[in-house]
Amino acid sequence: ACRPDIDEAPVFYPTIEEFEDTLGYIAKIRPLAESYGICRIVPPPSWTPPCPLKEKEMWEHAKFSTRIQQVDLLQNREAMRKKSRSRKRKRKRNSRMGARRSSEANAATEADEKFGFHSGSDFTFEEFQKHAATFKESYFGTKDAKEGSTYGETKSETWQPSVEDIEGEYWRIVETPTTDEVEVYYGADLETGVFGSGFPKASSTRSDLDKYALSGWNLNNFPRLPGSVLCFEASDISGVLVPWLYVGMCFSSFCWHVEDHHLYSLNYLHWGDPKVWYGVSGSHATDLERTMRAYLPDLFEEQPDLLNELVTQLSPTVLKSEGVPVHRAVQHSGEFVLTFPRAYHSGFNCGFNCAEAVNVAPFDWLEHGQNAVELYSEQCRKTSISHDKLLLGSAREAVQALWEQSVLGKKTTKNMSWQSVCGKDGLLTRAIKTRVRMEEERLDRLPICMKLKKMERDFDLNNERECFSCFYDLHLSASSCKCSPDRFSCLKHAKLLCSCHINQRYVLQRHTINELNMLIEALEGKVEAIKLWASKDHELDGTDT
Ligand code: 2HG
Repeated sequence: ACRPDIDEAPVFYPTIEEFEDTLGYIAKIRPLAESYGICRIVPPPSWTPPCPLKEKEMWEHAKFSTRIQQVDLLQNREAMRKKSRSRKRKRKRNSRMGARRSSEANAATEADEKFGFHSGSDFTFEEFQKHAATFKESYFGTKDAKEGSTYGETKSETWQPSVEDIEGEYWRIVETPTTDEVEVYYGADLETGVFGSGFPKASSTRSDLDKYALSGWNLNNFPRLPGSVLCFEASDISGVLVPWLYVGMCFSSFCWHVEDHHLYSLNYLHWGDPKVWYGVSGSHATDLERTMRAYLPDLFEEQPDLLNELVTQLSPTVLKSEGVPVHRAVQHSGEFVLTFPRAYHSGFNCGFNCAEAVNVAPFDWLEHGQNAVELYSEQCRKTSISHDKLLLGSAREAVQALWEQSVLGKKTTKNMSWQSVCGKDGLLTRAIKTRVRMEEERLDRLPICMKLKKMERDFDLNNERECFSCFYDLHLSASSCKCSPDRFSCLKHAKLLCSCHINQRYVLQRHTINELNMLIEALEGKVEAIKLWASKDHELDGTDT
């Protein structure tokens, strides 16, 4: 009775040839899939990567941390009395400037306990598999069926609940306010950089595995494939550029959320029981947010950023009844699920399984990423990556490629076609134009007599530079004052920085508006601008201060 009646998200079956070009394939299915928010991609049957996590040594000895999820509290719980400082999910932004202690970021707080998530014990895969099997068998009464257990006596020893049985039971637990406690473990957000990835790495001894080690679908390669602007982020941000692992058991859940910076994500199920997904298109993101607020007003009143905490579930039936289109996908072992920019997604696991996920940023993401950082600034939310660094990095590389082609007459040596994102209406040109117009408007609002200075090239190389007020990233420009030269604001919050006289204050610019306009003309294909930019690139990059 609780099983939601939800339409399926689309499923794609790439041919071997189509499967060779990962981002090309994603671009091909986008017009068919993006409006569903999520889609399932089934690799060709011949694509069967071996999983190093299943090797005896790893399986029996490698320990991973888990959290405990109280499934019956994911939607219905009393609001807490005191303000929450909870951190349910290890935040990706914690890793922005290099290594961070994950244990610190993952530490359960008192608030966590009240919210139904706290840290569980460590497990090996072998131990977790046993625990998961015992739980599922006793829950569904497939073994040792006790009188009164949910699916008791009538079921035979070999009976297995179907995905639909599990889904119905899951939503009964989540939606019934007075149901019994159901506690499960989830080995979530495990850093593959520390624990190891489920995909093969290139090795000198097993060249037969190179096909998988080098594949664009190997999630270790995926974020920085040619055509993803994440190529221009040098640091290995865990969870964004380095995949995370998810070791699941029956009912372990991922609650409604969008990806950091509204990035795309790709999730691969290495093995085990299915993962059930629900997705909402990015074009309905604010409708989902409004519906969640309307249904869970107490939780939101207390914690306005509840959706960023990834701890709250809401039945797809409710969303559907409120006119928010939701689609469902059942991901089986060996299959991918792709989520599009700003697509809310949630779901749960049907039993012991292991998945791996990471982000990617093709050029069509740039406009979504720009919207994301403007939204983050309004919400005073920290960023995980420097959007402007990705944008300028791409533009610089594009002009370099255009210069080599149009001036040197070189055939493109780059393994991506920069031409396709440049030109008057190219995705990269458009993204840069939008950003430069924004920058111009913000500069225009500052007092005319405010001094402009060249930003040092390495301004944000070793330090994260963010607005003291809204945390906006300061890669492109920053405002400061002689009174506190190590304190910076974005252009929008320059007035709040201090109360010193205007002649004490200044703006640091990586590029002047004239230089940025030249960059736009170069991207549009004007040869003079391409030459000028290419010849000046080193100095424009801020070597002379
Ligand atoms: C995410 O949404 C992951 O971050 C899904 O792709 C998480 O598998 C999960 O639990």
